[in-house]
Amino acid sequence: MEELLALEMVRVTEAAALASARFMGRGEKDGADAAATEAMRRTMDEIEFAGRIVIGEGERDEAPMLYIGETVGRHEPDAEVQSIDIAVDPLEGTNLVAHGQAGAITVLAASEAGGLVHAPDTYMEKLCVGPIAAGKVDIRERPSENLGRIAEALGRQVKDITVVILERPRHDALIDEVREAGARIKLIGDGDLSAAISCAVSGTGVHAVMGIGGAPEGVLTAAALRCLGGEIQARFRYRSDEERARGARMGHGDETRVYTTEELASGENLVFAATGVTTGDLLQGVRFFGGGARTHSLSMAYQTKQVRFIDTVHMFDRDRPPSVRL
Ligand code: VTB
Repeated sequence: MEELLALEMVRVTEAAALASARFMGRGEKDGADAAATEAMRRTMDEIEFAGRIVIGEGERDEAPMLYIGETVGRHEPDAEVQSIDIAVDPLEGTNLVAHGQAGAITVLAASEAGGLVHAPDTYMEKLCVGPIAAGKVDIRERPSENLGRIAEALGRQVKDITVVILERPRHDALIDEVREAGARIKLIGDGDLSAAISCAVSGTGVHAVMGIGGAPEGVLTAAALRCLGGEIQARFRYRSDEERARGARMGHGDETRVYTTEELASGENLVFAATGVTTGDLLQGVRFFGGGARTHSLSMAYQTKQVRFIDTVHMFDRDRPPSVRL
């Protein structure tokens, strides 16, 4: 399942990136998101598999495209096909694209049925680190304590560690504490998922993600970090009784429970694909030229232990193909 899907799923994130990248800087975040979502839906239906969306664009009653529970993929009604759970974030960083800022990606994860947690569209407190600091941190400890542990694991001083934090008023105290501890901070406007992947890839210059972001993106983060050997620890953070009740109905009523990487993405078979829309720490954005475009993607599979960076030239026009460059 993994080998086949890992490559097929990149076509899906590539299509979403190509569609949404046209919206760069146009100030239309909803248009960018809709373009990515439509392209993902269309491309998934060209692939032979029986998929079911477990993390998507919303609930069935809101009827968005790629709603939770929607079936995707093309197969004969009576064909014997393995059913696959799909988690998508068609465009992580809709605002980034709308404003032409760095770090927007399109994302998809897949596993055998039941391998990805069904998370409500609420918040989650997250602590993400790469493979070297994995197993050494504890989200229940103070950020300063975790920074010390990350620094020790990496053989550095705390002042040589860079933490990514979403720039939000809810993180004021966290930012103060990280500054007090002496670490460097990269404040981002959006996109804690791509930041978390970057922490698990050396050379990106970032070492941890801390703070509160979206819960569905936390599950996608877990799928990516399992493939890379990194770690996410997370706790649900509800803003109202309504959210708390919704979380509880999905089995996540305990706000003190710390979810591990393996709990969020427990699949034995896991596939993760992402394509850059605007250039970031990890992936280049879509580059258009006469008659084509070039995309940069990450495709990973857990069992097959493969991480691929995929550089694709897309030719839009067979009659006048672009000249392909190295
Ligand atoms: C966003 C987004 C993140 O969390 O900020 C969101 O940028 C929730 O935070 O990438 P706000 O409601 O304050 O914007 C993420 O989507 C993912 O965790």
